[in-house]
Amino acid sequence: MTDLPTTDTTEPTTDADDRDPLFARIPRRDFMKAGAATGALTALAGCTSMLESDGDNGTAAAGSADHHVPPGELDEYYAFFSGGHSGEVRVYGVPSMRSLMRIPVFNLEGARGYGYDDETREMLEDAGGYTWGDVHHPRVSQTDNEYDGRWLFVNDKANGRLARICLKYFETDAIVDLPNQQGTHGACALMPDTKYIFGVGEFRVPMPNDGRDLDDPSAYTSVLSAVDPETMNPVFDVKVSGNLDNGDSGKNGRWFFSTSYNSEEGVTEREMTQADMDWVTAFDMPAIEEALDNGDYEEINGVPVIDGTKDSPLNNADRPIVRYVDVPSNPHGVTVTPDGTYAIASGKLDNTCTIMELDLLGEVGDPNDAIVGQPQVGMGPLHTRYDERGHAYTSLFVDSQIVKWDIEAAVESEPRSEDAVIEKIDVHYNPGHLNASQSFSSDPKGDWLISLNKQSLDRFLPVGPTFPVNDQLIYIGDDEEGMELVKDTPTYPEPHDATIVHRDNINPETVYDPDDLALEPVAGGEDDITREDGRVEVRMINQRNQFGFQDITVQEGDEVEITTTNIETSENIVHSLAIPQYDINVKTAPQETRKVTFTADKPGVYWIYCAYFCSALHLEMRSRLLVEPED
Ligand code: RUQ
Ligand code: CUA
Ligand code: CA
Repeated sequence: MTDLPTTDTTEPTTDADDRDPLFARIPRRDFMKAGAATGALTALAGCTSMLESDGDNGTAAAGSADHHVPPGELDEYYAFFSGGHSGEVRVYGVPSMRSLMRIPVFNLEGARGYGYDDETREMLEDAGGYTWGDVHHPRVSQTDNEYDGRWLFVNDKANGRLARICLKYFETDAIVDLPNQQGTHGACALMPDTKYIFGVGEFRVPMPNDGRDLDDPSAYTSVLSAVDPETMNPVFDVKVSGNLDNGDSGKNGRWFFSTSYNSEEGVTEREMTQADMDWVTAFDMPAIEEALDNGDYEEINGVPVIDGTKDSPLNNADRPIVRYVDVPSNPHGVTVTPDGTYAIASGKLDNTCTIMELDLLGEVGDPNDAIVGQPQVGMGPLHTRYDERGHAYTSLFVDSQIVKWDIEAAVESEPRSEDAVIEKIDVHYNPGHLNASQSFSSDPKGDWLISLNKQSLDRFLPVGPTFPVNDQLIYIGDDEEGMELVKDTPTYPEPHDATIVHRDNINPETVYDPDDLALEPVAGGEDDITREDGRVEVRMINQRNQFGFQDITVQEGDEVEITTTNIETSENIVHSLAIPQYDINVKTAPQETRKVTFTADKPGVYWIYCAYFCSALHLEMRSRLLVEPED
C-alpha cells in the first residue's frame, strides 16, 4: 500500500485553534460533533454513537455477559491497575471489579509498613528520595509471550523511574532511577522473554543534564532506556530524534516500538503540534546490541548511550538501528497484535490508526512502505487492544467511545476508509487507556475489556470538585450481540492503564518463605538485646498477642535497631510494630522478618503496639519503649 497520504488532509478550525490541539486539528464536520460530545455530555450521553445499532448503548447489563461473582467465589482474572499520582499499583478482580489489594511502589504506605522499615526506606532513598510518583503503565513479565507471573513492572512518569514488583509476594522489590531520563512514560519489556525492561523517555533534556544547553532545545534528546529485569540496572540507552511516548514490543525479540508526538522537537504545545506528521520509532534490538558490542556508544552518567537519531551513522548503515515510520499528527499509543504481525499506532490528533507490518519493516528500503493500513476509527484515538478473533479495540478520547474494528479488513480497505469499523460503544467519559483480558500476551481471551475513563461527570454522587475517574467493564465475548457495558467502577484518580491476567498465570505465596528474605529470622525463644557504645540491637519475635520483650529500655541518644519476626505459620495473621512518636510502623506477615533503625532522641514512655487487628486480644498486644533521659 503505497498511496497513503503523506500529509494530513484535515483543515484546522480557526476558533478552536488557540484552545486545544485535539480540537484544532480535527475536521470541521467532526469538530462540531466533538463539541457536542464534550460540551453537552450529560444531555447526549448514550446518543453519540455513529453506528447506532442499539439505542440502549451505555445502559446496564442484561443477558450473556455474566459478570456477577457471588459472595465467597473468586474472580477469573487479576487486573493490575496503575495508581497514578498515588504512586501505587491497585489489584482488582475481574469481572467483579472488586478491589483486592494495593501495592505501594513510589509512595509511603502505613498498612504495608512500606517506607517505614530499613529495607524499603533505603530502597526509596536510593531511588531519589522523592515522596511521590506517577504510575502509568503496569506490565507483567512474560516467557515465550505468555504471562509468567514473576514480576510486574511499572513506570514513574514524574521522576523518571522504573520499579519491579515481585508477584510471589505482591510487593515492590527494586526501583531504578534512570539517569538520563525525565518523564519515563512507557514501561514495557522486550518479548518473547522479558529480556529488557524499557523506560520510554518522554521529556527531551540536555545530555547530560548538568547545566549545559539550558535554552537550546535543539540539543535536547529523549532516550529509550533498557534495564536488566534481574538486576534492575541500566544496560543501555538509545537516543532518538523527536521524543518517545508509549511503547510496545514485537513478539520475536527484534522490534520495539514507541510513538513520538514531538517530531518538531518543540518546547511549547503550539510547537509540538505544528507538523502534519510525526512518527513511530522502531528500534531494531539485535542491531542495537551489535552497536553496543562494537563499542559504538558514548557513556553518559555511567550508561552507554547509543546514537539512534536520524542523522546517526548507525542509521545510515545497511541495517539502521532505529527506523522512523511517518504517522499522522501526535500519535499516542502503539501496540503489537497478539500474533506479532502488526504494530498499530493511534493518531490522537488524527482520526486514524496506522498499521505497520513487522516483517516488512525489516525488508523495505523506506520504512513508510511497511504501512499496510490506515483505518478511520473516530476522534481522539489513544490506545488499541486485542481479542483472539482478529479484532482491535481503540479508545476514542474525543468521541467518548470504544471502537471495535477488524484488523484484516483495515489492511484490505482504502486508507482513511471506515470499512473496518464493526461497532462503537459509548463510555462515560473520555477514555484514556483500555485493556482487554491478556491482550499484551500471545494468548488474549477476548471476553472482558476495561475502559479507563478520565471523566465520570454525572455517573456518581458528587464528592466535591475533584471527581473519581470511572473504570468501566465491557463484555466483548459475543460478536453477534456486540459489546455490552456491564459495570461502572469509580476509582480514585487516576489509573492510566491496567493489565488483565488470567488467575492461572499468577501464583502468589500466602506465607513468607524465610529463605526469600534478606534478614536472618528471629526464632521463638531467641529474643535478645545487645548493647554497645550507644547502640542497642533488639531481636524479638511477634505473635498473638505479644512482642518478644515486654519492655525495651534505652538511653536518650541511643541508636536503636529492632529486628522482628512474625513467627505465626497460619495465613492471614498480620502484626505490626508501631512506635508512632518515632514515626514507625513495621508490618510483618507470617514468617516475615523486618528491621527498623532509629535514634531514641525523645526521653519518655512510648507504647509499642500492634496496629493490625490480629486477635481478640489485639489491643493488649503492646510493649513499652522506655527512653531514659541523659543526665
Ligand atoms: S498514557 S491515556 Cu500515560 Cu498510557 Cu495514554
Ligand atoms: Cu498483632 Cu494486633
Ligand atoms: Ca507533533
